[in-house]
Amino acid sequence: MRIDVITLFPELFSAHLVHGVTRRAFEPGRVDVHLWPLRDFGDPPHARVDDRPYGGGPGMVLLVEPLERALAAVRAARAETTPAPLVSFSPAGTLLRQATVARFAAGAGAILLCARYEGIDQRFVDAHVDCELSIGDYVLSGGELPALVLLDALARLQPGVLGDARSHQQDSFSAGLLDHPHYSRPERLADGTAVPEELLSGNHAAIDEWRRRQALRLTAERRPELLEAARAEGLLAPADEEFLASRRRRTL
Ligand code: 4FV
Repeated sequence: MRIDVITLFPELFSAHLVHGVTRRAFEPGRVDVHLWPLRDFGDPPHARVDDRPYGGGPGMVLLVEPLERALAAVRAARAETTPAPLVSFSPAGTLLRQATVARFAAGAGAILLCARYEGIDQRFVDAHVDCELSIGDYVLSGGELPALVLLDALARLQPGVLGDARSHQQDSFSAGLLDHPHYSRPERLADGTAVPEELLSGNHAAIDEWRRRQALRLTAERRPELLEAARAEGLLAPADEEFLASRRRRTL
């Protein structure tokens, strides 16, 4: 898969691509990340890439022409028959979800455009952007962190990146639910707090059931809308519904 990133700060990516479990994904031949410094496509003589907003007001706006030059160079380098989607990031975008990540992870790649300042001239967005994503309802100083969020999330789904593929199969959201709690050594803390005995039983059916019920409980408590979505997608088994009903009865 090939991912091209158009950014004013390529150096923000370098470190992330070589550290942590995801570094394996960015080895040559897996997720090939190409960084394109937008400044290289700025308007001469001073490589200008932004200017004041028409209508006045604070801040600066990224200019159309430098972006179109950068995009043309990326598309020429990719030389694809099927053009890869151009993705930009802004609070006005569609909220990034695991299902979206999974779609990108299974695809042929993408071009990620990292805005800065107040954002991008809307004419460029209207003419060229295929997908606008948001990572949450807050304002960042640039699109680099959202691009890194997407890169990290899709890297984890690349075969062989996580030591055990079950890791992402059991992830939060992969089964439509939040993940169950996790415990490790020691069995009992100095303050006496112990690991749930179900996890020490060695009975994998009982362990799986405990974990499923914990995921259901946590999702019902923290993200009930996810439970509705999982129910609508047929991801809840009769035993799940029985457990949720018994919980509701108990809380009545
Ligand atoms: C953002 C977000 C975000 C807005 C102006 C970059 C900044 C600046 N992107 N999810 N939240 N972007 O705040 O995706 O150009």
